Amino acid sequence: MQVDVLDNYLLGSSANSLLDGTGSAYPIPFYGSTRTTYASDPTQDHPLISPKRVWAEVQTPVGLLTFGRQPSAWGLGILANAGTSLDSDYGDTVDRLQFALPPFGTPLGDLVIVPMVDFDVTGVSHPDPHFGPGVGQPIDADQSDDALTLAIKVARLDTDDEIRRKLERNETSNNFGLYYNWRAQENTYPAWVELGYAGDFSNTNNTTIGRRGAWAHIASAWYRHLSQKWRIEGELVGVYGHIGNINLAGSSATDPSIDTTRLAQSINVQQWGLALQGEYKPASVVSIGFEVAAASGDSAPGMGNMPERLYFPNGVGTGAGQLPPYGSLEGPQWGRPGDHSINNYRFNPAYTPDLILYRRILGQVTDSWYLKPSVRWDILPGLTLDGAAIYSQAMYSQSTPSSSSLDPNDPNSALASKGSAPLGLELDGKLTLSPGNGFKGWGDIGLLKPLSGFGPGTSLAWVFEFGLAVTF
Ligand SMILES: [Ca+2]
Ligand SMILES: [Ca+2]
Ligand SMILES: [Ca+2]
Repeated sequence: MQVDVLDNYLLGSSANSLLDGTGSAYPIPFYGSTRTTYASDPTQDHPLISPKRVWAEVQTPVGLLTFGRQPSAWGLGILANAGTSLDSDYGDTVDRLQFALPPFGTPLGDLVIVPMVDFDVTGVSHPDPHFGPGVGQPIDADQSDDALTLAIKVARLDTDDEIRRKLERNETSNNFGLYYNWRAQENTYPAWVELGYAGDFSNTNNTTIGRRGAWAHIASAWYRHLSQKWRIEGELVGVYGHIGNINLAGSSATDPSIDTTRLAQSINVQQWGLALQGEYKPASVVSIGFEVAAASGDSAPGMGNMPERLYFPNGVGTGAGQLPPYGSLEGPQWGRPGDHSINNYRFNPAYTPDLILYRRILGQVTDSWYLKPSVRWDILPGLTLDGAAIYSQAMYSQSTPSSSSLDPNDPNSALASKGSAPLGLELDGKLTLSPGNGFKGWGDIGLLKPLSGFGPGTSLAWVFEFGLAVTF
């Protein structure tokens, strides 16, 4: 079970109406202050206590049964990532039923086969018909709007104990596996997605059932080699799919630059991503790392991490609410004349190779490749220094802010300048203190030099942050 308590609450948030209220003599009372938490606090965007995952693992005579709302993880985490690191804000939680069969011997070693079903979307549901909302369990109103994933993992895996014993004997551990997903959804009800039980399905505006007609094959191959001095680990992901009707939702009530009412059309999805990490330990206190990673791109304007983002120059004017022109940082990757594809692969947002460019500016690794040499030095027991340099470049320079359209107010306007692909050079450092009693403290510092892909007029970006945590 995982329950988040005061997760991602800002220090100094949760105002107190007794002391911080509008009628208070001082904006910040000098005579006392307290943070108060109460239900439906309008200054918070998520609840105080949030049960996030509840699942069970049961050992049966024929294998390990796992069921419930649970984390999903695989390989290096560029596809499925549980987000379990101490400072992780993202991570995949799935409603899953899985059954791990006992390992069986093959010429490749002992293989584990794990079939699973993920209930991705159940769609429109009705409250208990006998007693109404809040009593009993709602029922799934329609089968055709369900989205389901059928998946299987086939893997050769050493346990932590096996790895330790092998490395002590100066042997190597070679693990690998394949994770395959078949995911499909036939229909969707936009009013349900937008409004839930408040959706009025008798209103003709909302009754439209959307034919989604979506399916995808998603596969990831993973390999890891471990020895006393080396770790080599890689993951390769491919997505091949089709969306019969891409755009069915309504416009955003909170952000006018997000509007999703454009004409429906069918879209092909062909994406790939890969990450390869190497780590070498020349001495017991030093390790040298190297990472190369790439995510496929799409030549449409914008990087494609926010595909719902449209063109809104100052919120009004010609072209407002249209597809963004070349030179935009974000935008849909489909919809321009002849563009019926979404080909940019997006790394799982919980996979964070840096501090600034991908993590805070772009949001995810997409439409780019990067090289990342790194070094780790265990200065003293419990004190570690990490350093990394990351050079990144776009796959399509047309996706970067440095490209431009002939007419930015015409969503169909042709490319004026292809722009430039280099995105940034970033230096990141981290000092971690972990005295071994469950406490961990760290400080991060990052510097980003934006390169020509961001166009002229950029300046050095920097971040400094620290964290304090106790695990128990
Ligand atoms: Ca359903
Ligand atoms: Ca496209
Ligand atoms: Ca693009």
